Amino acid sequence: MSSLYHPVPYTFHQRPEEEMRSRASAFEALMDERRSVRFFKDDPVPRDLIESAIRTASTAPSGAHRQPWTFVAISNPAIKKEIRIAAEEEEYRSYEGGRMPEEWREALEPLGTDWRKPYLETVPWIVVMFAQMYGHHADGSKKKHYYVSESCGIAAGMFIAALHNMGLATLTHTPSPMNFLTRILERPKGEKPYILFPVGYPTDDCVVPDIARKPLDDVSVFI
Ligand code: IYR
Repeated sequence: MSSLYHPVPYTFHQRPEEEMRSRASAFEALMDERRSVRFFKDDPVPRDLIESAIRTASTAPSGAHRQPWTFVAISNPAIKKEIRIAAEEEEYRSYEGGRMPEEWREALEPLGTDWRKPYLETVPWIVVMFAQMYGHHADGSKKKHYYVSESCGIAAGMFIAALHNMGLATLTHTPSPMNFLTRILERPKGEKPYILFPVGYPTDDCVVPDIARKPLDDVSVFI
C-alpha cells in the first residue's frame, strides 16, 4: 500500500427505511419543481448564498480528488454587460449566421430560444464554471487532472441542486464558442469555460417551455 494512504474513519448514520422513503420522496418532489429559467428579476441575491452553492458543488467527487473546477461569480454590472454583448455576438452568428445546423435549430424550437440574452444583464449574479484541464504543483509545473468533464458535470449538477434547494433559479447556458469568457474573466490557459449559470429569482410573469420529463421506464432498465 502506498505510504500516502492514511484513511480516517467515516461515520455514516444509516437511516430506517421509512425515513429513507420520506426523504427520497421529498427530495424527488423538490427537484422535480426545478426548471431552467430565462426570465430573471434584477433583485439582489446575497453573496453568502452564492458562496454556499459553490461550496456545495465543490463537495462533488472528482477524478483523483483533483477538484478540477473554478467558479467565477460576477455581480459587477459592467462585466455582466460585457458578457452579454460577447455572448449575443456568438449566439447571433449561431442562430442567424448559419453556424447552427437546421436540425439543431429545429430541436431548439420548443424551447423558444434565440440569440438574445437580456437576462445576462438583469441577473444579480452570473457564475461561470471553468474546467481546469490541468493544475499546478507548488513549483509551478503542470499537475495532471483526470476525468475533468465528468468531475465538472457532477459538480455542475450539485451546484444546480444547491441553488434550487435554497430558492434560487438558474440556467445552464453554453453560448458557443465560449472562449470570450476566458478573455473577459482573465482566466489562465489551462481553464476552459464549462457552463455559464445566470443566477437569481424568476420574474413574476416568467414562463417556461411546456415539456415533460421522461418516465422512469424510459430512462432506466432493472435487470
Ligand atoms: N447556446 C444557445 C443554443 C442552445 C443550445 C441548446 I443544446 C439548448 O438546450 C438551448 C440553447 C442558446 O443558449 O440559445
